[in-house]
Amino acid sequence: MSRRLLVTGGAGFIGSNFVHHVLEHTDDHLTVLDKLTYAGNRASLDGLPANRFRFVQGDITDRNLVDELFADADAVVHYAAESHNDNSLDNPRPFLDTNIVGTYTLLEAARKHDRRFHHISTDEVYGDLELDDPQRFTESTPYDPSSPYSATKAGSDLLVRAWVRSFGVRATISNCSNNYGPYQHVEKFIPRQITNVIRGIRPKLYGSGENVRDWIHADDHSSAVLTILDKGAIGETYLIGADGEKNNREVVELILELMGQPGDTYDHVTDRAGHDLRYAIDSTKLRSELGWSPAYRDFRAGLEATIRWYRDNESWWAGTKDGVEAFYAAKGQ
Ligand code: NAD
Ligand code: TDX
Repeated sequence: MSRRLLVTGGAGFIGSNFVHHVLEHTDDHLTVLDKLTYAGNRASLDGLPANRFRFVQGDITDRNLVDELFADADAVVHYAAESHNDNSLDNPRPFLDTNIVGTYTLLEAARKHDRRFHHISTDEVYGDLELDDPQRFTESTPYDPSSPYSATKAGSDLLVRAWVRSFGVRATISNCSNNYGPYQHVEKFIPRQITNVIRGIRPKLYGSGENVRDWIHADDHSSAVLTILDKGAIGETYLIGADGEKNNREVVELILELMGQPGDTYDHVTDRAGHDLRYAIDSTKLRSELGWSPAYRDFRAGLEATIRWYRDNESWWAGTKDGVEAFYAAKGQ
């Protein structure tokens, strides 16, 4: 059966991948609500079928607009956020406005209209792990966020839980590990290094480069979210991950190799303040209770396809690259 889905933040990296995934794999109709901040790109949604897709530019803190769009939707998937840790260290305020007040505004509309609501969150709410810790994050790991970004995401998760318990809102939450794939802003680690190499700039590793991230392809994140939307139990949290732990140095060396450059042609730069050491997801609950599994099991092949996408779509990112590099250069990064 065809649903009417409202997708917030659908012009961003993961939201736009979700929109493409849903149009390809379901009969659902989609409305994207996106403010088009510096991180949103309308071109990520170019050419989509007008009979199944509509774009609304607007802010998730705009109560009247949100109210109107919820009235027209069967379910809502909430991706919109300020998403970059480095920005949150420089200017936390927009993170509070969008991640906290924005989520609150959507929850009030979900409550008023009794709409199914899925909240997209991050593994960063759990803080970080030691490199040699045999444990990975599970749904019962205590919250311990480190940055203004992850603190506001943790706050938004707790608001969702409170609205489920206090008001009976029909919501689920997912906390996913680091995504890679097409349409990711060049401020983020993998696209920054790929586009650096294309531009003849040496990749930049924060600190020692020993920090570990647990990589998942954005398309696998999308299939997991659809699975939760279809089969998830109301009030539950599901961790999404694809067993993709790699340290940052390994990732940079692989990018250099795949792009035909010597493996040591990168720089170590000033470390991120409060830099989380390691994230690692145990996604057993999602796999065993809802039957999900990732399709991208080969990080090298996924990265190769991502490099090809950035080479083939230079016009998508060229306009933002210089500004991003100037921002980092001012911080010694
Ligand atoms: P992104 O920064 O690429 O995209 C965010 C989108 O939200 C942009 O299109 C932006 O214009 C829009 N937006 C921002 N503020 C808005 C507002 N007030 N009103 C309406 N739209 C607004 O982010 P992303 O990497 O695609 O992340 C999407 C979601 O997934 C976030 O909630 C993030 O916390 C979560 N997440 C991301 C990752 C990752 O690896 N990138 C991993 C786990 C979870
Ligand atoms: O130039 C860089 N060099 C570098 O070494 C950049 C931009 C990053 N890094 C490091 C910092 C991290 O250890 O690479 C790792 C990944 O950095 P980001 O791409 O900034 O991602 P991270 O901080 O791990 O957060 C991401 O995953 C979780 C997303 O941005 C979040 O939105 C998501 O919640």
